[in-house]
Amino acid sequence: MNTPKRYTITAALPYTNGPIHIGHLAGVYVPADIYARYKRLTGNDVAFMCGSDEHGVPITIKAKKEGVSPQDIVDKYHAIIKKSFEDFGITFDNYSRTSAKIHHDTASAFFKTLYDKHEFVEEVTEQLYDEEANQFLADRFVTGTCPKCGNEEAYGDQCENCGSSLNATDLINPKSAITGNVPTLKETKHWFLPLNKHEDFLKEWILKGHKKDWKPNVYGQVKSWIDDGLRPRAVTRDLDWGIPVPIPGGEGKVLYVWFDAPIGYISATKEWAEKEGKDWEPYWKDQDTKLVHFIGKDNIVFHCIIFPSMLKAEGSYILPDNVPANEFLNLEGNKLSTSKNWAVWLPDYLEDFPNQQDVLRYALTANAPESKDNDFTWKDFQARNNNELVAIFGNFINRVVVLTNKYYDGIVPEASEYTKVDTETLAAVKAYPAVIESSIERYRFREASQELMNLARLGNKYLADEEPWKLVKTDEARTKTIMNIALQIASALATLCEPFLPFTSEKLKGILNTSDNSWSSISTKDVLIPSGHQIGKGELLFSKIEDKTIQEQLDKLEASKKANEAANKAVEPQKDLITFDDFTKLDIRVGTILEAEKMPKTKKLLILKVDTGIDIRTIVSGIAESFTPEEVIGKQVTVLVNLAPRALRGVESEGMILMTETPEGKLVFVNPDTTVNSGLQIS
Ligand code: B3M
Ligand code: ZN
Repeated sequence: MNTPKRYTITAALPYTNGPIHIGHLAGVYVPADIYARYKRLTGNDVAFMCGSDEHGVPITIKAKKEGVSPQDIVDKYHAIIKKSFEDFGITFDNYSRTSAKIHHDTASAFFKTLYDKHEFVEEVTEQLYDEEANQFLADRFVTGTCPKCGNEEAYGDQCENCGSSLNATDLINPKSAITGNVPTLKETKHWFLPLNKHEDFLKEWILKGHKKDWKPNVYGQVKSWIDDGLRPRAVTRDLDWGIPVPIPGGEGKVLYVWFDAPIGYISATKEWAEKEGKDWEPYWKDQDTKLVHFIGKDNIVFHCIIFPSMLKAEGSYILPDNVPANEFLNLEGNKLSTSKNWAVWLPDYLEDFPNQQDVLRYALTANAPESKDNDFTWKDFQARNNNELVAIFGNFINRVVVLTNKYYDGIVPEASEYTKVDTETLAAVKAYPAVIESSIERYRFREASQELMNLARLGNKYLADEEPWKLVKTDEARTKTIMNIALQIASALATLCEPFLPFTSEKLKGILNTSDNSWSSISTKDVLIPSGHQIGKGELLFSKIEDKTIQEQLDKLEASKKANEAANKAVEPQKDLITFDDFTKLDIRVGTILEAEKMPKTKKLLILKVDTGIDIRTIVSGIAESFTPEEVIGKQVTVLVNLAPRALRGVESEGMILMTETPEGKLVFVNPDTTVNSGLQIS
């Protein structure tokens, strides 16, 4: 048994500009939850912290796009994200948010402390500025070519292609994400965290310290950053959404989101401790506490270099013991993308697969992108369920429960003499906690999940080899022993599966009518479920997923991608400016279509008689593929009446009807929304 320890476990705070998808789950939240559950089960004191990352440019951009305030956006998605985590069984001790007062206060105070300790460098530099939007361009407000890898769609803070963390001014050919304009440079004052000053400490702590046991992807990225030489990094921004800079001269500026967000882990802990009547400080300041950050690979430098430098500069905090970052999960061969709607969203999954949280947890864990990017496919999801959860785990439990009920009315039978196979089987079961533990301790959750499945395999094999259903007719005592042992294995599974399959564990404990086995008792106790104990009736733990269900998901993905492509159809750039005089030359009026007929021998053209209020005139219009003549008679439309007449197929057309086109290619009239007199001018 481990000596109990204090663990502060954090999971990256999701940006509150959209729901959670399977990439987030596989990369961060499922492994973090497995780890937290396992640490609690093994008797440790755990604070598992997360919350919504509600500042930063992505939120502002989303709000602009939807025409609402950033607060509206974060309120909406905070609620959605929080609920879906709960429904999915992620056991955060606190899911907070960075717009909370306690966070603003904590982050402000942290900044102030560093300022007072002269840990910042104050500097006036030239930053990118959008003259038209009247705004400085930081982070995701600017895109351009990554100086490291040449990706043309890098952001002002980061290149998602090579993972480099950037300053906006590093970008080649920068472009404003607000107006598309080429930014100019403008002077502004900011506070910088001199990472160069912490270089020696970081080298000592990470490179020479014991951090070689960090995952190779994490260690490698950090090492190359340090080897490249560290530079001061601005921790304030000229933006209006965020935490105000709490010092003289900071008016109108906010803290950089990556300065405040990791402090969110601390404020979440404070908020939790307050509610629980605990002291938060040992979770962040006691050297015996293990701090573990679960993150995606694009967050490595922030958690391994910048945040530790902040904590070090502050002086009273512990540093992370490990930062187990995962690689990315792809979906059906393509990069997951929120903007392209190429994703499986958690709220959708929970709706489409009710009570099947564990299936997704298992599929994502068994195929986790731990050491390289990995692909999620619905076929693999189906196979993991049908071939492993149903055919191995579920099948074993079902046999045990059904036979116990059938032979013994659900009462655990007594074991008599053990054979060699029995003794070996029981010894193998006892070894499982250590085996699974060793994988989890090395953050190899995939491997751990496979070991768990191996325990179910062992149970299945034991039953298949011993064939109690044959012996029951001839050897009562032997049958009882076999069933007793099978029930011990089932009990071990009920406890050991909890970190991975928490809903199943709960259900299985219900069926077995037990709850009192701890993780360590699996290897220490000889009897996990005693003879004479009454178990419940069988209930299927998993059910087969049919091809039809999988096809529906594939169709859904395809459809959402198509809809998104249509919606994102390239918007034509704005035409050259015109003067007001140019505009007043256009005579645009409301007209009413009185008659309509098809132009003979054409597919597209209708000949219309339109009441323009001035006269009734003929207009030839290319709308026949979208409307029948009958449909348009009586319609009020917008007409450009002073367009020089021209002949189309021998019919003189005296004006033009204004239209737009839907993404599906159907024409739509631009028309007044109430009936008005023909001839009214539009200006
Ligand atoms: N909000 C991450 C992201 O989704 C960011 C994590 C913050 S953790 C302090 O990239
Ligand atoms: Zn790059």
